[in-house]
Amino acid sequence: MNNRLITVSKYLAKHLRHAPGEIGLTLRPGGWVGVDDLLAATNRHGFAITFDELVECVETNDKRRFAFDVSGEAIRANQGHSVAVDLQLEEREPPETLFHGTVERFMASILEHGLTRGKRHHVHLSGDVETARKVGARRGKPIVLIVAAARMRRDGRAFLLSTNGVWLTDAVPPGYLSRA
Ligand code: HQG
Repeated sequence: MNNRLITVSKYLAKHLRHAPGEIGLTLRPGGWVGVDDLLAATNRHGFAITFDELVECVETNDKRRFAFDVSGEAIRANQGHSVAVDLQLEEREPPETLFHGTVERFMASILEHGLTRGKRHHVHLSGDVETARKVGARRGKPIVLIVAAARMRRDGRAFLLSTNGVWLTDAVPPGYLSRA
């Protein structure tokens, strides 16, 4: 992604995940906003995005953070929200293990409380070690935790899979965690 598209992606992430109201938008069920409404809102608030830029941002985004609906008339962030939204994802059977990338300074708290969702809607888990390592590396030297996902599921905990392949769950108690 070039610099302009990274800026556009960050702007979209902010307003489609965290602060739609700041530019006068309301997320519909599923997290959707009308493409025309979004473009008009960005225009009104001094950060005009063109339709072509929006399409390029959706298509080339390194983590597929955004998606158009089947009609192409609405757009949403695939995950990562902090505003209340029902993404209308179906529960999925997780694989035996999932992974979470973090850093040493959070470990004492994680071992005591487990993984908690903080400001976001869910705890985010990765299907592979490499992705988890990258998520952790955003904050420093990465530590990868192994999550006993199938055991959590057997114990009645729900998992959702976002459209861009991120596993979501409400919380991971310490008993399901080990260090990779
Ligand atoms: C840590 C990015 C203390 C957790 C990424 C993490 C991901 C705790 C941080 C997505 C804790 C939360 C999400 C506890 C968890 N005590 N610290 N009990 N439980 N933590 O950013 O998972 O680029 O909200 O380990 O790639 O890092 O935005 O979550 O370090 O997919 O699309 O608290 O965000 O994607 O940080 O990242 P975050 P995350 P995007």
